[in-house]
Amino acid sequence: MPMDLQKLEALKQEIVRFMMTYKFAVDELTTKVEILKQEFQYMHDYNPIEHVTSRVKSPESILQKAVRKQVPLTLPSIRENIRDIAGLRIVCSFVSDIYKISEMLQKQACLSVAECKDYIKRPKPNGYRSLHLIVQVPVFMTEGIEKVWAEIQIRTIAMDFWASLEHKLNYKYNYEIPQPLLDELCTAAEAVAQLDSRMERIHQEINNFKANNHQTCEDLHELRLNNHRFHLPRSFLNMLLAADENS
Ligand code: 0O2
Repeated sequence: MPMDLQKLEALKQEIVRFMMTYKFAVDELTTKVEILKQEFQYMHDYNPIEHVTSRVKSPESILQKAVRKQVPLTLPSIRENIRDIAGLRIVCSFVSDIYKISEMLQKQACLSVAECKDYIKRPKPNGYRSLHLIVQVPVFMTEGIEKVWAEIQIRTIAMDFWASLEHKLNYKYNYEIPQPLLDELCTAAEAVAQLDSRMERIHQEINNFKANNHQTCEDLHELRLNNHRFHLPRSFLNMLLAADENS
């Protein structure tokens, strides 16, 4: 094989491996979040996560961002400086869920959270709201562990609705949205924040109601796992209670 072709082949392999690490990081994160979701559902009897999406930035989009941020165009430099090549988006029902999920993720021993950008407490000037965690995920490769940067965006359904519309408009207008539309978007972002706080208040009311109504005996005989209900025979519970008393 001519030298140039050999070099090209080696470079291609390096790029494929580079991209693969981000795919694996996304897979790892998706599994972690799925486990948190199921545990949360069991402990709190409701599902805080509406849906989760993920993506690995395309090579074209990585290059555009590297040029925009004046990052040297080498793989090590891109790996270190572009930290949202692997991305996970968690869409929640309520703002309080965003912080609960963020806290749970920050407690995960194998995830190191390097940065938390709170665009909910400090929205961007255009009205963008979301919580971003910049994390390092250990990925187990044949040649050892690689720590891969990833961005986790956590937002409510309403914030997500706004962000995807704004994203579409930016695409349509090539990042030069006319001023009247920008103003409309800003007003809509305010309405989103108001809606989220009203929904939060209603949610708190429901929680208070639940807390004041004690668990029924029937609940104690039911086990829920991944939305499946299992019946725990009374004799089994009695046996465990007896064993506990004797120990
Ligand atoms: P894409 O196409 O979604 O991947 P920084 O150096 O921290 O200032 P960075 O890395 O751009 O710059 O961080 P930032 O501002 O937290 O944005 C990271 C990602 O958040 C963006 O990635 C978007 O996905 C999302 N985001 C940030 N601001 C906005 C916004 O105003 N509107 C919408 N719709 N999304 C936003 P990319 O690479 O820009 O885009």
